[in-house]
Amino acid sequence: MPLRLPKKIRFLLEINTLYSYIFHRILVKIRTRFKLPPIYPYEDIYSFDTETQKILDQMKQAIPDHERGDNPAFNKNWKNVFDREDIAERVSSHIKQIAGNINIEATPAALTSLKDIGYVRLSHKNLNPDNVAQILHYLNHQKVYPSHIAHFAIQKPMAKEIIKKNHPFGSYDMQTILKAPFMAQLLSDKDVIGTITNYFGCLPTVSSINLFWSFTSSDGKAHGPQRFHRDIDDHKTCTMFINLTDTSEIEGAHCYVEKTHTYNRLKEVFSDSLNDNFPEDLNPFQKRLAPEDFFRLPLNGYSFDKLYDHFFRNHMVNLHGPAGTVLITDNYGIHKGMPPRNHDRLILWVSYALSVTHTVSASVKLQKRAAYSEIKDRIENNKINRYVLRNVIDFSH
Ligand SMILES: O=C(O)CCC(=O)C(=O)O
Ligand SMILES: [Fe+2]
Repeated sequence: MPLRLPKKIRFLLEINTLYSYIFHRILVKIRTRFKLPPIYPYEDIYSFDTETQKILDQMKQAIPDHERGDNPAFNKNWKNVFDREDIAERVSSHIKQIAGNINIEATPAALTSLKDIGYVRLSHKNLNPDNVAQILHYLNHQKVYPSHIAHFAIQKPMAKEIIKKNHPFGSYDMQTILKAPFMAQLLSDKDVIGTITNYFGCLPTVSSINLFWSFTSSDGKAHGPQRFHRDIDDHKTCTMFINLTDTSEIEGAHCYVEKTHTYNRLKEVFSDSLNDNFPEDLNPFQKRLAPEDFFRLPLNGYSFDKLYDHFFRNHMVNLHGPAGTVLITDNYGIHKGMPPRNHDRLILWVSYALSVTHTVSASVKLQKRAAYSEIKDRIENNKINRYVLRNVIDFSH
């Protein structure tokens, strides 16, 4: 729907803190267009063990390319939320049939919380201070890419202290992350995989892992994903977040808008009467908003912070805790990271999807996976791990 001029201006003003983020993404696209080699270690294609490849071949037969996230024809521009949810059920039942009805237990309360409100705190998985200290010690010797995700870097990685002078974010590449203490164990945790398997109705695929710093800034401005948005990656998605620095209610928390992850849940918290005093200039559509409209906002829902505040103020939670706190969210629900004020914030994410590979959907070269031989003491080479972790661990090396 076309925006009228005053709305266009409002929109441009609303996204002013996103300009540098958007400009950065354009530079990434230009690099890719001109086939410039990536800054990060990469692979041209991922090869898999025979058993996993067989599963993938069967998935290719059963699920059309535009519904399967491992190829460039994958279509994330679903018509509407109903379409997304229908396709999700279809794809997940195919994967369940093909990859096996693998019986892994979920923590029932965790599953209920994910379904009902869109997130769960997995306190029994929290890392202890000694675990966190070992990870931070290891990272002290690793280089940091000047971007929010290593595969969007357009300059070489350097020491963190140098990167933080000019960039709001700094990240580590996948191999560096995988070799960090406890990472392999966390990624293959049966409880976590079981909870997500039950949430999706089929085995998940780890679509990306990322470990990144958000640096303190004197202006306190929110950059990129520090503004509310949805992650539009696949028909079903979840992310495990582990903060590796302390966060509080007012700094560094992960903010989540409860019950915005599915149509039915959003309907529960939606109140039509709020349309009555909703400022016209905040409404991108020429009509009163209905629950389904919150799933079709442009720009992945970025720049509508005031609109969310109007309709969902009472459902915004700031999820925080000491370093090591583990959280799983359905990251299709509206969320953002809160900028740190007093100390830099380090957070790990492990993203789960039905079939998407993050670098494929971002149209950049695949990040090089960690060789299994380098982490084999910490992770079992079994059928589930080989399938679920195929985009992050190369089990043939
Ligand atoms: O930093 C966070 O807590 C969230 C990051 C995020 O939502 C994103 O990168 O898409
Ligand atoms: Fe996000």
